[in-house]
Amino acid sequence: MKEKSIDPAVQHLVEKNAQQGLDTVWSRSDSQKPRCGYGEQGLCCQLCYMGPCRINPRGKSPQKGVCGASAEVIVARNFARMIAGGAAAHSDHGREVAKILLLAAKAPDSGYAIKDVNKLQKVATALGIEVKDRKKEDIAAEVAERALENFGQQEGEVQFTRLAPPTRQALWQELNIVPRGIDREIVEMMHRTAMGVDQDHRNIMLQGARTALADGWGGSMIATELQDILFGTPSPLRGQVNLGVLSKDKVNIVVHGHEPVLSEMLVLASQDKELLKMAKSQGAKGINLAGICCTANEILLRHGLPIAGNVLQQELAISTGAVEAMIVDVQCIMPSLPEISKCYHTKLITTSSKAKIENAKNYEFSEKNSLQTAKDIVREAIMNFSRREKVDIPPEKMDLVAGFSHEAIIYMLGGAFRGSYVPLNDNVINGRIKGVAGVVGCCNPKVTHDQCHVNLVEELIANNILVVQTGCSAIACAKAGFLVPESAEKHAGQGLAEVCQAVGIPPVLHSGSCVDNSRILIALSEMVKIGGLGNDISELPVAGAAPEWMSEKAIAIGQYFVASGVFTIFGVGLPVSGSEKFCQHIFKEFEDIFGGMWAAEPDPGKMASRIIDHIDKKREKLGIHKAKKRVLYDMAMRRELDT
Ligand code: SF4
Ligand code: MSK
Repeated sequence: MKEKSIDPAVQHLVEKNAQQGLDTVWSRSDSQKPRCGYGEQGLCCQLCYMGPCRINPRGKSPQKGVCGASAEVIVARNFARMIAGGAAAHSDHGREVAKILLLAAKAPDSGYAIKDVNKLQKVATALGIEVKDRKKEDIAAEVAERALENFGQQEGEVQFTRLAPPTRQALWQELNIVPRGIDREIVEMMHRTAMGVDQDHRNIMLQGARTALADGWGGSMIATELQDILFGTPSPLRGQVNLGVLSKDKVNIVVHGHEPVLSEMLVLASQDKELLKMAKSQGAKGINLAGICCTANEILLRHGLPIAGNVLQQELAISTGAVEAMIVDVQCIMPSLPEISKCYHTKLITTSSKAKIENAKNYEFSEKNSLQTAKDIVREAIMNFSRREKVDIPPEKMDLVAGFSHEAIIYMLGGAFRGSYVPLNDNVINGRIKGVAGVVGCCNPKVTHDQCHVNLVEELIANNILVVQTGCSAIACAKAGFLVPESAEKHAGQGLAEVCQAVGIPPVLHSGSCVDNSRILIALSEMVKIGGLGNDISELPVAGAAPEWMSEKAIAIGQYFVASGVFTIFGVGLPVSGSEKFCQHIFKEFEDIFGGMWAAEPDPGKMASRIIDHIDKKREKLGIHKAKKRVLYDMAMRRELDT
C-alpha cells in the first residue's frame, strides 16, 4: 500500500476496501493500465466525427488527422480546451459568488451579510467605484453588478487585470491578450479550437493565455475577493487535518466541493441550538462539520473547522463508516461516491442544480432558502447517526495553521500600522529567503498520493524558499506537519527559519482553495510594487508548481501563472509530449513571449532542482545572488537534521 500513498490513514482504508472487494480511485486507476499513449501525449482528437483520430508523428503513419491536423495543432487544441474548461469552472464559481453578494446587498434577510467592510471598500476602489459616505449595501451592490458585467462584457478589459504591475499590463496589451470579458474569452477559445478554425499552435496559445488570464485575474479573483467581503478575509488560525478529525461520538457531516456559499450556511446550521439538542437526543455528543478538498480549505480558513482530507480521500472518508452525510456542490466530486455510500450508512447529498448524481439525494439549494436548506440537511444527517454500524476512523490527524491571505501576510510581516511586503522583499534581497514558490494543485493516483507534494516542499524550504500553498497540495503538506510554525526549526534552511521564527509563521503558508491562487497573483504584484526585485513579476525569484495535478483547472492555473511571468512546473506528466514543436513553444519560446514558461518533471527532487536553478538565475539577474552552496537533502541527511 505504500506505493499508493504516503499517508498511513489512506493506506489503512485502501487496504480495508481492497479486502472487502470495494473499488477505490486506486483500484480503478490500476484497472486503466496500460493507459492509452495517444491520450497521455495529447495526440487523440475527437473534435469531429471524421475521427476520432489518433496520430503518431514519430512513427510512419498516421502522422495527420483525417482533416490534416498536425501533432502540434491537435496537442494545442486539446491543451487550450483544458484551459477553457478550467477557466469556466473557476469563473462560474465566481459568478455565483457575485450573485450572492448582490443578494446580501439587496436582501438583508437572505441570511448572507457583508462581513468585511474594509475589504469591500478596497475591492470597490480597485473597480473604480466611489466609496465615500456611501452605505455598505449600496457599495456592495455596485461591486457585485460590476463583477457580473466582467463576465458578460464584449469589449474593454477584465478590471482586476489593472492590479497587475504596469509592465505586465503593457506586455498583455502589446500581445493583444488582455481579457475583454470572462465568458467571451472562454467561448472564443472553444470556437477557435473547433474543427477547422485556428490552425496555428502559437495563435491558439495566445488565446489560451487570454482565457487563462480571464480566469486568474477575472473569475477566480472575483470569487476570492467577493468571498472575503461576504465571509471575511482569512487570517491565521489553527486547525486540524486528516481522517482522524472525524468524531466517533458526534454526528459527522462532511462538506465537499468548492463553493463556500452553502458550506457557510452549514456552519451556521451545525451550531444551531435546536439541532444540537436534536443530535443529543439521537445519542450523539454534538455535530462535527469537516471538509474535503477546497470547500474544506474555505471552512478551515474562515472558521478553523477540520479538514478530513484531500481529493483522493473522499471515498475513504465514507469508508470510515462514521460519516452521516457527505454534502457536495461542484467540482472534483467523484461519480463513485453513490457506490461507496451504498456500502455504508452515509447519505450522499447534492445541492447544486448544476451537479446532480444519480442515486444521491438532491436538496435544491437556492440563495433564497439557504439557511433553511442547510438546517434540513443537518437534520437528515442527525437522524442518520443511529444507523452507524462498524466505525473505523484512522487515528491520524495533524495540527496546522492556515489563513494566510495576502492581507494576513502583510499584517504578519509588519503589524497593523506598518504592514507591507517590505520585510519580505528585504529578506529576499539579503538572501535569508532565497525566493518564493507557489506549490498548488490536486492529487493523482498515477503517482504515490501526497509524496510529490511533500518531497518537493521539503526540499524547497530546506533551501530557504518560502512556500505558499493552496488546494489539495496544502492539505497534503499540512498532513505531513509542515504547516505549523514549529516546522521552520525542523525543516527549513537557516535563513528561512530565522525569518519564520522572528515573525511567527510556518515556512509553508496555506492561502486557501484553488480560486485563491489569485491571492498569489496579488502578492506577487505587491512584491513588484514594493521594489528592489525588478519591475515585473517575471523578474522576481519565484516559481509555481503543481506536483500531482489532475484537473483541467490546474492547467488553467498553470497557464495564468505563466502568462503572468512565472516559471511553472508540473509533475505527473503533461498531455503535450506528442508534439516536439508544441513543447518547444510552451517550454522555451514562452519565456521570450511572457517571461514565464511551462516545464514538466515528474520527479520531485529534480523538480526542486529546476525551481532552485530558476530562482538562482533570477537572483543573479537582479544582482542579489550570493554564492552560497546549494543543498539538496536526501533522506539520510534530513534524518540527521531531525536529530
Ligand atoms: Fe480527426 Fe481532424 Fe476531426 Fe480531429 S478535427 S477528429 S483530427 S478529422
Ligand atoms: S480541489 S481542483 S483536486 S486542488 Fe480544488 Fe483539489 Fe485539484 Fe480539485
